[in-house]
Amino acid sequence: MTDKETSTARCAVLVGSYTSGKTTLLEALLHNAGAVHRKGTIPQGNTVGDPSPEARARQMSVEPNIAHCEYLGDHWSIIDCPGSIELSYDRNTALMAADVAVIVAEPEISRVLVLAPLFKFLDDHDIPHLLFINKMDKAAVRVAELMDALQSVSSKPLVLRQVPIRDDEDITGFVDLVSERAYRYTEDGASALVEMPDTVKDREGEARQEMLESLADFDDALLEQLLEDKIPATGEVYDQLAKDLREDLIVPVLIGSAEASNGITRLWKALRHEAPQPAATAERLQIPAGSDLAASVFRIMHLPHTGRMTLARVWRGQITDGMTLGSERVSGLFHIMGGESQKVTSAGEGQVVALGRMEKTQAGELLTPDGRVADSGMAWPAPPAPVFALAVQPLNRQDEVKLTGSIAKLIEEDASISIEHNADTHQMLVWGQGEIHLKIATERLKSKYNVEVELSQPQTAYKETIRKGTTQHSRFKRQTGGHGQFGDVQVEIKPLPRGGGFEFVNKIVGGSVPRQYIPAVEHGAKDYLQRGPLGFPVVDVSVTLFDGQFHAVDSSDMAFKTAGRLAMSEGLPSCAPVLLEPIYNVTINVPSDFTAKIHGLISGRRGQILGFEPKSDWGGWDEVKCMLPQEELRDLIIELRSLTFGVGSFEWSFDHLQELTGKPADKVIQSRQEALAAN
Ligand SMILES: Nc1nc2c(ncn2[C@@H]2O[C@H](COP(=O)(O)OP(=O)(O)OP(=O)(O)O)[C@@H](O)[C@H]2O)c(=O)[nH]1
Ligand SMILES: [Mg+2]
Repeated sequence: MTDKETSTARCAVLVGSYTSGKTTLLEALLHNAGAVHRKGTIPQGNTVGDPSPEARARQMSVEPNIAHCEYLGDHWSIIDCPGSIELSYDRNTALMAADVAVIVAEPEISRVLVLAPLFKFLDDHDIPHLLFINKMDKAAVRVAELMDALQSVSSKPLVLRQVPIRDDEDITGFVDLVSERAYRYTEDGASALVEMPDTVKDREGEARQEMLESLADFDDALLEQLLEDKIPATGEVYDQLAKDLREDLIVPVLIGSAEASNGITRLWKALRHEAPQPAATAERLQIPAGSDLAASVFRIMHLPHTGRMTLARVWRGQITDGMTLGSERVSGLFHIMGGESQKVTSAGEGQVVALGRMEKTQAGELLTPDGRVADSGMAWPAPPAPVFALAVQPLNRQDEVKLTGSIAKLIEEDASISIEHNADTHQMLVWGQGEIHLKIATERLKSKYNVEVELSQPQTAYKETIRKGTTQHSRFKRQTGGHGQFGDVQVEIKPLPRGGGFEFVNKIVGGSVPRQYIPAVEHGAKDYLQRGPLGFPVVDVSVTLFDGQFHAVDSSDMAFKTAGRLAMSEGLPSCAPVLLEPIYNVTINVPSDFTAKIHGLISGRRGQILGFEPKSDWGGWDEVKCMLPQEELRDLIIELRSLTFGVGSFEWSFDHLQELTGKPADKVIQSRQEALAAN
């Protein structure tokens, strides 16, 4: 039982797969607590959880949304996270503020695997979590069967706390396994205490025994009682459940329906009595002791009216408006709820608060009155590797600077977005976790920053080289009136081994090309190599200048530069130019059951499998290593996710350039020539 005197503000974070009902559950929790008069619904687009136009248009959450309420005198911040796998970094960082995570799961076996990465994250970070099986109003599956499936993705034991009462196939209520009380669901949400129906008694007894045995694994006294067939006191069982959750030893499982407001009171009570206090969370996160005041930043937000907001969780002390924190003044202290910011005067231990107009803060830092500590003690999650890119361009040329600035703000809010100015293709690429992720990001550019962009596919950074050498004699001569131009060079052009880049060798003897003009020849050659005969940058070429002629009056840097350039443009076409395509080293992570399918995926994409092995830090998962052409990487994530129920991921790095010949090469060259002609 939480002692009223010692209970401080707590934070629960709602997580789980896409459309499992997290936002609906937030509404139900707020309504149950009396914080909202009317429960919003997703179809009506009036939920507290999803205030942004991007969310409403899609009927999905697109960012973590915070709500605040009081439940029986305790203050709670509840963060409703998006479920889309593409938005999981936002979820992961929000979880760093959590005392407890509530996994909202669907009662469907086919939707269990998608929870695996989430369970892994919670386990890796020791975040206490409980599971709420939602949508019981339309559940077709048996809870016991679902529990088996869910257990297969959790490394911690799941402990079922309730069993459903069925009337034919409909679930009409539940039995609480600790108190052994039966409840009937009602229309208005508050379940009614009823006598336990005979039909559920066997199942109840069996499930209760299972629950106690799971708990006894972590408590000798309880084990002894079970061995002696003694019935442990209810209070003792509750204490044990709270302790095991706090220590992240077990995952309690509750059932209900967010839409019908069933099982919400039970969930609230579990949170109230069993969720760890912020002091315990601070200890788990290894927030350094010392200062009287400590708050960690878990998110930066840019809001239209209030500007830059620093979202922080207070671990110790009290933040007040106007105080100096981490060398910056706090200008405005807010509670954000449903997209509205409400001014507050102070924020004490456990509170989630938005700090106004601090410009230097960064997610993951610890704020103290003395400064900002980058290494806050907690293991701040690294952003996932980028897997999908789109090229962006401002619709209006004048918006170029505004666009870069606005994207920088998006990145501040969500570090799983990144930007690349590709030197080869001259495209500005926005990288992220998938198409939805990037579409939402670009819609925000318009709705928040009024920058409209054009999106296009990223181009592959093809290059070209030569397969044989030649010698070339080229002369640039122009006689226009008085002062003419003259430069004459003889060069040997040779292919270099792959990765050799560009080499310029000067073998002029006797001053046939005066020394001062030689850099100009090199310059001219290099200039041409930016776009070779096939239309791409030329690499792995050696150019040796071995002879030439000059004119005492008409020769100049300019003339020799042009001659150098001419020698390349005239010589290279006879050097058997060939296309080079970038090949990437790719590591794909999938559950082992999918490894065979991944082999098919790789060979279908002109890839080469290097091998696969079990992932050392993730039981039941494999790591498949392969080489894939960059061209095939562009939409890899889409096919990978559709093959693996959304859970497959990959990382990549450039490896080498490889010759591309035949029909695929012809196609690339042709479309390049067309693009150049069109410009
Ligand atoms: N039958 C039934 N439907 C539900 C329940 N909870 C939510 N839904 C419906 O499921 C759909 C998704 O609900 P949301 O609350 O938006 O789910 P979410 O988990 O927030 O979704 P994302 O944020 O996009 O991941 C909506 O159409 C809800 O009305 C429930 O308990 N029973
Ligand atoms: Mg949602």
